[in-house]
Amino acid sequence: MLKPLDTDTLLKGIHRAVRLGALARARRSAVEILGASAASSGNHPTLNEAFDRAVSLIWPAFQPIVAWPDGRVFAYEALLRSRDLGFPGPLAILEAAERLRRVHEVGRRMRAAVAEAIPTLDPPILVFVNLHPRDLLDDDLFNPDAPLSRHAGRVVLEMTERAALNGLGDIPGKIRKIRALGFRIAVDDLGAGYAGLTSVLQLEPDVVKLDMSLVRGIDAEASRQSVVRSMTNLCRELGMNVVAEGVETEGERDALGEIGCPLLQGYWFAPPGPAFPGIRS
Ligand code: G
Ligand code: MN
Repeated sequence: MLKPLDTDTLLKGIHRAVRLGALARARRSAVEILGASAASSGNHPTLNEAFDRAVSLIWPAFQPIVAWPDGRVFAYEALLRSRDLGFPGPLAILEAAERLRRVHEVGRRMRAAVAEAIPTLDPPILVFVNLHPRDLLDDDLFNPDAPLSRHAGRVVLEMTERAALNGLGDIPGKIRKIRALGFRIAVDDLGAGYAGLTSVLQLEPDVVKLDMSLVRGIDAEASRQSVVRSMTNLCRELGMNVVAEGVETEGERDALGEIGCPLLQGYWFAPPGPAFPGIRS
C-alpha cells in the first residue's frame, strides 16, 4: 500500500492481510495434523516431497579433531547439514526422517557425500562419521561395494546410545561385520547420560568421545578434572584413544592437555565447515 491512504483502502488491506494470515495458519496446522498421522503411515505426499528436497540438499560439514599438544589435525568429524532452509539443523532432519521412516536415506546420502570428500583429504587424516542406531538395520552399511566401504580404513564410525541399542538385532555380530570391512568404531557422547560405560564394554571401541558436558568449565573445577582424568586413564589402559568434545576456551584446552587427553575437538579449534576447515594456530 502506498501513502496517503483513505480509510476504505486501509480497511480492505487489513482484511486481506488477516485472511492471508489465517490461511497460512490453517495450512500450517494442517501440515502438523496430517504430519502426525502421515508420520505413522510413513506415507504423506507433501511431507515426503519436502523431505526428498531436504535429503537431496544434504551436505557434510567437517570439524577437526586435533592431536594435542602437537596441534596437528588427526581427523575430521562429518556433521549432518542440509541447504534446505525448511530443515534448520541435523535434529530437524533426523526427526522428520524418523517420522517418515526414511532414516536410511539420510545415512546413505551422508556416507556417500563423505566418501566423495575423502580423496581430497591428505592421509593419514581420518574421518569420523556418525551412525544413527537404525543404520544398523541398513544393508548398505555392511555392503563392501558401498561408497564409504571403499575408504573404510580411513573411517571411524561413531555410535551413541541415545536410543537404546535394543531391537536392532545382534549388535556384537554387526559390529564384527563392520570391523571386518575395515572400519573402526567410536563411542560418542560418553558421559552424556545415554552413552554409559556399558557401551564401552559392549562395543570395545577403538576411540571414546567424552561428551562436552564433561569438558565445559573443566579448568575451573577439580572434580571435573578427576572424572576426565580417570576416564582418560581407563581408556588408555583398555587400549582406546580418547577425544574430548566441545572445547571452547583456551583454559579448557590447557586443562585437558595437562590431564593428558590426547585428542581435542571444539569451537576453540574450529567450528564445523565445508571440506576441510583449518584450525586456529
Ligand atoms: O552428538 P555429537 O557429539 O556428534 O554432536 C556434535 C555437535 O556438537 C555438532 O552439532 C557440533 O556442531 C556441535 N559442536 C561442536 N563443537 C562444539 C563446541 O565447541 N561447543 C558446542 N556447544 N557445540 C559444539
Ligand atoms: Mn559425533
